Amino acid sequence: MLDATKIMKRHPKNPLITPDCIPGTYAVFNPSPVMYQDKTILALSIYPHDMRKFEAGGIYIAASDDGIHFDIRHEKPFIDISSCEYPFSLIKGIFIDCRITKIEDTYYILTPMSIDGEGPFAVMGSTKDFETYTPIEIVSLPSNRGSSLFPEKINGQYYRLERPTADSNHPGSIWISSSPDLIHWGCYRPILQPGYSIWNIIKIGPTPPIKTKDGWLVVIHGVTSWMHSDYHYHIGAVLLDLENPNKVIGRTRSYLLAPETDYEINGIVDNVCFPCGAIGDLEKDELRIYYGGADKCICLAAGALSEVVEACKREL
Ligand code: BMA
Repeated sequence: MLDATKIMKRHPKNPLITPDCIPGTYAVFNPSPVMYQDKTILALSIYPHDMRKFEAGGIYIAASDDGIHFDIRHEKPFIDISSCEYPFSLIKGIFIDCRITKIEDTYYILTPMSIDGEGPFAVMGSTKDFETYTPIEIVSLPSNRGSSLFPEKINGQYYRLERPTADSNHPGSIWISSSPDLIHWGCYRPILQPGYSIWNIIKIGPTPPIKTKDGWLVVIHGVTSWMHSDYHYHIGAVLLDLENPNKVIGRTRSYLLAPETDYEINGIVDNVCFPCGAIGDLEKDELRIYYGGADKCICLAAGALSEVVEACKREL
């Protein structure tokens, strides 16, 4: 019997990146991973020691040839909209938790941002080289987290996943929507509510889908509260129908990763494994999940992609 909790193996060099690696940094966490040429790119979420210095935190780029040792471009944040025109001129804050999807030759980056404390909403920007970031449009209303684009059109439309709300009155469900042009979105549908398993009682949130022959594989986070204590963040996976992504055709009943190691249990926010994406390699049959440990460091767990897909299919 396939045990989903045993598929992903933590890398022995974990945590791969810690605040010590970057001067002036309090936390480096929740990376968004993507392949660029032959390199693994991580868009890191960084909090500076001095939280008043917005320009010193945010999304930074790290690049690696082997997916383990990273060169961190810590001189300046990658997403810098401080000199951009309206409406981006209204946006302030330290940006974290972006999600990146490559569509044709462009990398689209969806980042939660706020205006005067109102947010988060999704801002879509793009890059072709991870040197220059260009904001494109605000593509959601508040509250919206985890906006994640599919890597290609399905039946002529672009699709995205997101987590529109999560408070005491609303469950934190995953929704899907579609668009003809990536800017104008509609046909909103909830596709998955939290609470289908003990590791996701409170809320769930998506990352960019990975195409497999069996369906769109989506690595998700799921939050639970053990005995009314603090939140615990887990990682699981969901499978969506290739032709009709509104349809959930599989999901892991058990988590893939739970906070178990010291670097996941003890940090700035304890008991957190938080993904903003994963890299699927169909040829190598490998899924690499880069994730934040306890809101403080960057970790990697890898396992057979086919086994994660199988776990989704078996456990629905
Ligand atoms: C979520 C987000 C993440 C964070 C997690 C645990 O709501 O804010 O950035 O990693 O909480 O603190």
